[in-house]
Amino acid sequence: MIPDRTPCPQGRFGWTLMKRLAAAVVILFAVTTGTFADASAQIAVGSFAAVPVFGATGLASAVFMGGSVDQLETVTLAVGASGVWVQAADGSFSILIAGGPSFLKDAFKSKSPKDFLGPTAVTLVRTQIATDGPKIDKGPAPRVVGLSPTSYENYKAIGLTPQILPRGDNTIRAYGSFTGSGRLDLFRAVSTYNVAQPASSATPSRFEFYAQQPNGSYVLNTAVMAQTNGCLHPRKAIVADFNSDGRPDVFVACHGYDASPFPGEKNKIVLSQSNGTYAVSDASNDVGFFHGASAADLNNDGKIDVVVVDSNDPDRALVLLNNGSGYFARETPSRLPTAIRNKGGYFSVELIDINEDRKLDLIFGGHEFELAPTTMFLNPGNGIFAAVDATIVPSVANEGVVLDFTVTGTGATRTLWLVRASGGDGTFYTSRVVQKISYPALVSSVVLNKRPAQWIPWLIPAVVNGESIVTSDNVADGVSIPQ
Ligand SMILES: [Ca+2]
Ligand SMILES: [Ca+2]
Ligand SMILES: [Ca+2]
Repeated sequence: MIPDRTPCPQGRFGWTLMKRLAAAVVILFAVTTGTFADASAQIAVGSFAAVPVFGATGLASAVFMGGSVDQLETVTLAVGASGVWVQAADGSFSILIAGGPSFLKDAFKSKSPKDFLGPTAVTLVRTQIATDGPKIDKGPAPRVVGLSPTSYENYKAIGLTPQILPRGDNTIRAYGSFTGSGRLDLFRAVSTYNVAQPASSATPSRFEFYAQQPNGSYVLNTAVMAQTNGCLHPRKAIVADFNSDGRPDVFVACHGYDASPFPGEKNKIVLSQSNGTYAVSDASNDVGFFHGASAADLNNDGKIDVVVVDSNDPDRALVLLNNGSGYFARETPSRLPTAIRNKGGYFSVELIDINEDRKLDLIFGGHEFELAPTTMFLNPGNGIFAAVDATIVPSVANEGVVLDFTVTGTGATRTLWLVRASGGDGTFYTSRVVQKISYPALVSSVVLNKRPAQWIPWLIPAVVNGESIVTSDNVADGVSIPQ
């Protein structure tokens, strides 16, 4: 069967992002502000009541004595701050980026009073404005990380917290110290074609690296690789050292033109070169609707392999064995579960040790409403899953598109988290849902359910302000759920 198409994300940046940015950063800072009822006669409007004192985290509480947004911006800059949080009448918070572009100020004015009529409590943020987007204090810098042997760990066990990502479409993203700085640089793959136009006119995606700066912002880096044409439609980027040189590489799962007849395409590999740069090439000769991928050394030869899902293939998933130099070939016979052969539309996969026996397990998701129940397969010990029985994960009615998996906790608190979008009720990708499932009891609850809402592609565990949460590594998504 041909599965329904999966929409490519477009137009995610802009006003919506700014609103979410404001909401999300409030979570990070737990700012407390309010409006005072009485005014001081001694201090002029358009100034602060006292010189703000900034704490170690770069924040300062202050009282703005009333005036215009422009005056607030002026005095914010005058005290060396780059932004100022203000609470609107409806209780929500907005940040004014001092000295930022006018569209940011317009967004602020749309939410906050154009003129502050009396003394108003605000919170100042003293950080830098990045050249490619607003920068706010994010707390401690990400720790310097090495490479793990699985792509799951190279995304979700690297100390990542919600990031202010560069402008544009960041849906397909991955992290690693690509520039060798020891910081978490960003790789992203950006689709450029319009699925409303014929496949013959579709243009390739753009692969690009962003170097993380000491202040946490990301700056386009063309030294390690010029912006490069990638596949037509990238859908997941995963990181591991595929050529065993100690530096992170990126495997990009690509599904091709996203409309009937869903012709598929080849995956791409972005490999570290001996001169310190990166180069893009085909990962293998295989062509498919490769919507999901996960990496680990599956045949235990020391070379990191990849499991990909391909809804066009009768097997639904295949192993691509690495020859050691970052080129792959399909494993036959397959070690993957026969239980999903000729089943429905599977589009997501992850290799995670779900049951904590130090053996990687497999979990597949996709369109639950198209004969693809979310299913895990526990590693029998030898890494051969072919005959392993399926364990079905509880479904969520009308939220049948399963996009990503994360596990947290240990022992009695072991928990599986799924991020979902709408599907099965006539809608498709019009909601944002997070499901929490205990392991091994598989008791399910829906802990986030917004509709209509922009779907989110990825979910990570993180520690923010000392609290363990599941969240998105894109701060603009504004997701924070206690573990
Ligand atoms: Ca490498
Ligand atoms: Ca291998
Ligand atoms: Ca296991």
